[in-house]
Amino acid sequence: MSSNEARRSRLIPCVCIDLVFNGWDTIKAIDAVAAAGISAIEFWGWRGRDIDALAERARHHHLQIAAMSLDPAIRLLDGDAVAQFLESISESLTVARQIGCRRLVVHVQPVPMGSGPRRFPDPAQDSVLRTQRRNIAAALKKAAPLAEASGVVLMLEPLNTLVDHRGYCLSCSGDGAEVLREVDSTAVKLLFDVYHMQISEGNLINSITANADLLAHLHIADVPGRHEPGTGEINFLNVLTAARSAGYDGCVGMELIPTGDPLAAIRSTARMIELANGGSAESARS
Ligand SMILES: [Mn+2]
Repeated sequence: MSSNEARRSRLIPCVCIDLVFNGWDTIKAIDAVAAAGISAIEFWGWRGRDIDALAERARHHHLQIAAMSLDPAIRLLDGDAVAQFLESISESLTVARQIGCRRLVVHVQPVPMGSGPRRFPDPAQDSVLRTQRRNIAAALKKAAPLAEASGVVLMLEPLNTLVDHRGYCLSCSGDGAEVLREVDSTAVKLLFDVYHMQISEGNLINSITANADLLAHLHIADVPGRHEPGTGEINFLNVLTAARSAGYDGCVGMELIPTGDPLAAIRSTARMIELANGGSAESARS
């Protein structure tokens, strides 16, 4: 690695324990991440789980808790639930501070499940979508100072509607970016989920590069199937190298369903991320 290379940004492999280790005991999942030599974890909702035991186990292994989800998600589309949203934000920020988590994933409505039509902006629906996005931006603007005071970044995550989240109102990275430019806060950024955006819009490298200033986190899984990189159609090495070249310096969260042994899936994915960092396959194995 040249000294020039060493000064460049660095991608940090991270594992979403809830999806990768679906059905596992949380503590055993955290132990498995540490055994794979990976230094960051993330998870979904915090409510109803033993958050202190989770944090204690992460500390034991010196693992960073990179992100968790706002819990509960509140429907922000109609502009009538801002008080509930701020309550959910402050409650989740308290938990984030308690466990040393610096990022909260924010969905703008309870996440619907199931396949459905694409939801590209449609002229007939244009004014409805504009109003919804204005309402989302207004709610996030009110939440921004709370996040800032806690040293936590709120991350807006667009999701695909075609395969997984029928009818979710933010399905493209550009929609998310438009809302975030309106919010205009360093405490409210974009979570670019490469799996979701490949299904929604493709054009991954252009979209990541165009919004590099807004990126706070990446999620990865291949398409189709949401499995580990190498099982589908995405060239992750090129996508991640481009993200890094565009200045992205942060976690790459494996939010994926392993085709087989989860440990093998996270190890091979971590090696690919190391290659995108400019390491050799050999050094990535050590
Ligand atoms: Mn995601």
